[in-house]
Amino acid sequence: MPAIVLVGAQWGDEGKGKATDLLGGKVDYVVRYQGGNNAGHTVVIGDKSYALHLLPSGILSPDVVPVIGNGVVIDPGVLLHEIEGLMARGVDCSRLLISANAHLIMPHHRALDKVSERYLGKARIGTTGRGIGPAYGDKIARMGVRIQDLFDPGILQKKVELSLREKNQVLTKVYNRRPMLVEPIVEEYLAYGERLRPYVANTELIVNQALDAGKVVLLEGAQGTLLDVDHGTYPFVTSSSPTAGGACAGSGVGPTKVTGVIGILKAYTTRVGSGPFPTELLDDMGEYLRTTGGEYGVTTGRDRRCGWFDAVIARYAARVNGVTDFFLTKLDVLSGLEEIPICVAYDVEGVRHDEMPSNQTDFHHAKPVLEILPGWREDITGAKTFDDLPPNAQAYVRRLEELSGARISAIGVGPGRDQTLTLR
Ligand code: 2SA
Ligand code: GDP
Ligand code: MG
Repeated sequence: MPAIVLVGAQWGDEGKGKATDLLGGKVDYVVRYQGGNNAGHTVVIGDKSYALHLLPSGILSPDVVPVIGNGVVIDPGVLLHEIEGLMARGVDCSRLLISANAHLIMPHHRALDKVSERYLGKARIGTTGRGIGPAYGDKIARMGVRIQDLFDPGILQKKVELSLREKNQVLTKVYNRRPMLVEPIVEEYLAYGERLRPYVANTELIVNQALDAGKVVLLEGAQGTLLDVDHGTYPFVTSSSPTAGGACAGSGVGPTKVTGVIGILKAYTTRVGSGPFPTELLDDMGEYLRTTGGEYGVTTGRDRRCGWFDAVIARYAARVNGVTDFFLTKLDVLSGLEEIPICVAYDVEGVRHDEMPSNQTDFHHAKPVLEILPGWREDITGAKTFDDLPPNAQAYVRRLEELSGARISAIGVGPGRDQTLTLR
């Protein structure tokens, strides 16, 4: 019966893909509940690496039913390309289920995302340019196109017409771009519909029936807590709800079914795109973490901004998600450092903040209050148990746990499936 939520505790890229894949051996369904192909989830199995964008990470476990939930925005061309790419590598995608209620990313959404970012100049969000914001905008404005509309040419035609009537005004009058034409879009999307038809289902019903039958369902989030449109560093956020609350809305599973929330927490912090980042390192150490941790966008290839671990953020994530367990990832990346600073609180214009300030300007001005912990020299990538870790690495994990507001029940010491220590 239980549903378990897996959520990013920072600004995304904490290693959710690896954690989901790992849990794939213990769950029956994996449901992606928000975001779109802005996400990049990496799973390393043996000598093979898979970069997933729209497909749930459970696709790589043969006994799991992977589901794209109603809360996801789908670029159908990208999804088909991803399915074909995986099938060419021998991954069976036939079990995939796609919610008929999921919304579609349309060509005008991609165009508007890119052009609006260009016009924002220095104030840009630093989006992935995949059309995410405009697609969710249409959903909330009640003029979105859904997967089920692909199977009704009349409705699809009307919806594209309606959407373009407004979007073409914006594209031509505000952004000085050429208008987009209805017919080619309708034709293109009807063809996608035919190819996606075998996967489309009433996933909200199927997942709940599975829960009633005693199956275990993992609700997989993309991005992270601080990119949440409500709880993140607004406006430098994505346009969906990665936090645990979003898991219910984006899958159709009621909150009484959720028995656990796993927060994925990196042993340091990264962020892609614009916006405040109190522990950011703009020096050689930032570059060191980027190269050692391989911190480059899985979708766009952009450099990720890097900084020290921030316990204020971890506590905030524990709170807004109701985290029951943290999985700490990439501890191995810190091996070899003499000392490792961690942020325990913020100093905002001389005032100490132990908790996340609710005022955005305060967060912009937050300076980290650092505590310095001793590092370790040993390579830990082969560690199999917590006791195999050097004492200083153990102390680092214990201190993070003390500060973060929930227990740490797994530790990543490398990208591979077998490079995870379980604590409980
Ligand atoms: P968008 O495209 O509208 O969702 O962008 C809004 C903000 O959300 C951030 N965002 C992300 N942050 C971290 N990782 C993401 N996925 C990719 C990855 C990112 C990439 O796994 O590496 O390849 O660049 C992701 N997706 C969205 C984005 O940077 C904006 O700050
Ligand atoms: P996601 O978006 O949260 O799924 O994370 P990404 O895939 O964007 O980025 C996480 C990166 O870290 C990927 O390249 C993973 O293979 C890698 N990774 C995950 N866990 C670990 C770990 O414990 N150690 C190391 N060195 N790499 C890890
Ligand atoms: Mg990622």
